[in-house]
Order: sequence, then structure tokens, then C-alpha cells
Amino acid sequence: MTKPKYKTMGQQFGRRSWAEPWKIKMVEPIKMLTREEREKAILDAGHNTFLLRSEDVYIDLLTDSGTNAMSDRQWAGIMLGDEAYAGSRNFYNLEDAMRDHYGYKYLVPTHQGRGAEHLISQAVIEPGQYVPGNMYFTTTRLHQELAGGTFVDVIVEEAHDPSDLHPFKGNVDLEKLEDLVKREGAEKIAYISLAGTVNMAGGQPVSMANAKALRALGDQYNIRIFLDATRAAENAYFIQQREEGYQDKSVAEILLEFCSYTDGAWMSAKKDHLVNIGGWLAVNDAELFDQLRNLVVVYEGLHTYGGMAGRDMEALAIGIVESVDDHHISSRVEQVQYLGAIMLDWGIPIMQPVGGHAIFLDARSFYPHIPQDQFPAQVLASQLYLDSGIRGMERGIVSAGRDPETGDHRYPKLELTRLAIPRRVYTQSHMDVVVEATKELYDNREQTRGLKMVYEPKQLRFFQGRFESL
Ligand code: P61
Repeated sequence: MTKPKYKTMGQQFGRRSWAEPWKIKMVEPIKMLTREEREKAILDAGHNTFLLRSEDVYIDLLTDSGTNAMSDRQWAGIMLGDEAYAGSRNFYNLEDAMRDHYGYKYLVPTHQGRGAEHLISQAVIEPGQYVPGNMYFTTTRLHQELAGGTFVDVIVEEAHDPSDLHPFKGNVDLEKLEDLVKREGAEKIAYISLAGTVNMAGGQPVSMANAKALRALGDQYNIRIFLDATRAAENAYFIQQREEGYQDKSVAEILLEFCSYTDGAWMSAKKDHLVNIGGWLAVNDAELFDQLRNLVVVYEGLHTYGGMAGRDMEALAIGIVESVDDHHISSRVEQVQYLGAIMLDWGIPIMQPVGGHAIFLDARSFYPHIPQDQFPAQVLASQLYLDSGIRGMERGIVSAGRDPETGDHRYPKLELTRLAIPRRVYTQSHMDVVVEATKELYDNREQTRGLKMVYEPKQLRFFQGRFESL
């Protein structure tokens, strides 16, 4: 387990107890269905947890995206929305918060992360170019492909092994990257796509040393680096906990330094920034900014709101400041570590080390008897819902989609079911329910059968695909 630097009351005395640095002011009741009702719900949803109604879910770990609880200050900020079409004061607050904590010069607001991915991909990728990155993300890669690029995975090999304990499994393999640059020529590389932490690898962090070395390589070959900063505050926390020389720095200082090695970033603010909707794109280059500002008015909205209401921008600006508070980030990540530590203790196979935003169950080890093309991670997500109304998400062969050249499934090495923990939403008792349910499924794993896909959308098939039991 990572060692929190900022101690809660129990930890100050070396006790095992810890608690969140907030108290609950408003609650949302959740419903508990019967087993028969859950059976009907999951059948109606074609065994796809994206197709369940949220009211039929007991503990919703589908995603930590937009599902966070806002603070009283953020809600107060909502009331200060300046809903002018142009030049809203909330935009300038957002710009200030981004500059203070990420350090980039220019900001382009977008409605959420994929809006920003669309703009940056259209602006900087020429058809036929390559985009090397530390593991793909579904929407990121799709926008890179739609712009005519080809994504190339250059993450360290350790990232593909669920049991490898490398502390920075999100790192870029600089040799793989340099081989690609030498083989194809630097002019064929659109940019380096760096993400911290790496979602599909289990929320694994990138070290500061790796970001620094990447900058040197980028400078040597004149290739830009753009950061997917969606969970970069969580990445900064791991650097504070694990990397020599950063123990006494704040998460805010670490984040700023990390971003300084990149040329710009895109953000899904629905994660680190503790809001329900929002995103942005930020760059240092004035010419590129100009191009992005021209594009944002076509696809998102005017350049001072980019698809967000004024009130959303205010909550987001406040969320940026809260997201780098050391007490907040430590309790956020440590809640995930708490859940992971019990699972490991109980012998449940999960991706290690435990990442920042989610537990990733290793569906291959869970169901070794179910072949990958019978979708073991989808099976596990469906079974967890059936057992106790817990909603997770498939992150394996279904998510990986088909190879555009061959049309065959891509067969990723990682076949995972993700249990993402929303920020400031669930308590330790909810985590305990989740461990017990998972253990029950693990103990009865041999009786579980695979699935067949009966409806497959062309793009991002995991969102709407449907399955039947074999
Ligand atoms: C998630 F099943 N993530 O983790 P947008 N970059 C990164 C993300 O994690 C991310 C986006 C960009 C989601 C929502 C989601 O296949 C899926 O604001 C590292 O969602 O547009 C989103 O940001 C895109 C779930 C997205 C998925 C795609 O749950």
C-alpha cells in the first residue's frame, strides 16, 4: 500500500484507521433490487453494464467520470454563473486556475475530454502520421485515427503484465519510441501522446524522470509532447509517494513540474476536477492556439465557453484548486488502495500495483476456462451486477475493438473488469460490500460460462454492444 504523507487522525498515532477529509451534507438514496429483478435488468441490458438504468444499480463503479460529489464551495460557485454568450467571468477564473496549476499559456474550453481530443487531433495530425503513446485510450485513439493517424503503443512492457510490481508502469519505453522515430523519420510522428495516470493500464503512473527524459528525446528530434492530463493530479500523488526527491513537495508543485515537460494538454475535467461535466485543451504555442480557437467555434461553442455553461466553468475552476489539495488527493487514492489491499489479502486476482482511480479485476485469472473471444471481462462485469447490483465496466477485448486493417478483434494482453471509484461519493462500508461480492464470485468461478456478442456497433462497440449467455 502507498504511504500517505498527509496523515489523518488515526494515522498520526500509527493506528490502522483513516478517514476522509470531509463530512456529508446531502445524501442520495440508492435502491436495492431483488436477485430476480437484477436478472431481468441485466438480460434487458444484453449483459452490457452501460445499458443498465442507473436506478437499478446499488453501488455504481462504472466510472469515476462525472460521477464525483461536488463540494459546498463548488455548489456555491454554480450560483455565480455568468451566462453571457461571450467573455463570461467564469471563463477567466477557469483560465487563471489552469495557468496556476498546469502552467500552460493558452486555454480552449471544451464540453468534455473527447471534444478536446477531437480538436487537437484535427489540428496536429496529418494523414499517414504516427502517434506514439503510453497505451491507447478508446476515445483518444479513435480521434487520432479519424484524423488519419495511426496510434503506436510505446508503453513499458511491464504495463501488460497484471502482476508486475513496477512502481511506474505508465512509463514510456524510450527505446521503443526512439526505434519508431528512427524507422519512420521524425516528420512522420505527429506528436507524443502521453497520459498520466494510464487508464487502460490500471491507473498506473508515469515517473517525473520518465517525463523529463521524454522531453529531452522530444527536443532532440523536434517532436512535440501533448499530455492527457485527465488524472494527472493522481499521477502527481504517486510521484510524491514513490519517487526519490519528491516526498517533501506538494502535489500542486509536482503537477506543475510534470506539465512543464510537455507542450500542452487535454483534459476530461469530469475526473480529477470533481465536476459532472467539462473539459479543456491548453497549449503554449500561440500559432497552434489560434488554430484551436478557430476550430472550437465550429465544433464546441464560442472560445470563452466551449460547450460549458458559465456555472460549469466556475465549479470547474474551484474543482481544479480542490483537486491538488494534498489531503483530498491522498484520501481519494488511499480509498482505492484500501479496497485493493483487502482484495489482495483475500487472494482475488487484480492488476498490481493498485492504481489511482480504480481496481481492475484480472478476468483472465478469474476465468481461465473462458476463452478471450467469449469475453471473460464482460462476463465478470455482468456477474458482479447479478450478485449484488455492483456496476463495473469491461476493459478487455470488447473495449479494444477491431483492427481497422484486418477487421478481426484486437486481442489485448490485459483482459480486465474495472471498478472505478467516484471521488467523495462512497464510504469504506461500500468498499467492504464490493470485496465480499467479488470474493463470492471468485469462489464460484468454475461454474461461470462465457458470452457471445449478438449486436456490435461499428465505433466504440463496448458502449452499446449486446451479449447473450452461451
Ligand atoms: C472513463 F468506457 N474516461 O474512464 P470524456 N482520456 C482519458 C479518459 O479516461 C477519458 C477521456 C480521455 C472515461 C469515460 C469513458 O471507453 C470509454 O470527458 C484518460 O469522457 O470525453 C474518459 O474524456 C475522454 C468511458 C470514455 C469509457 C470512454 O470512464
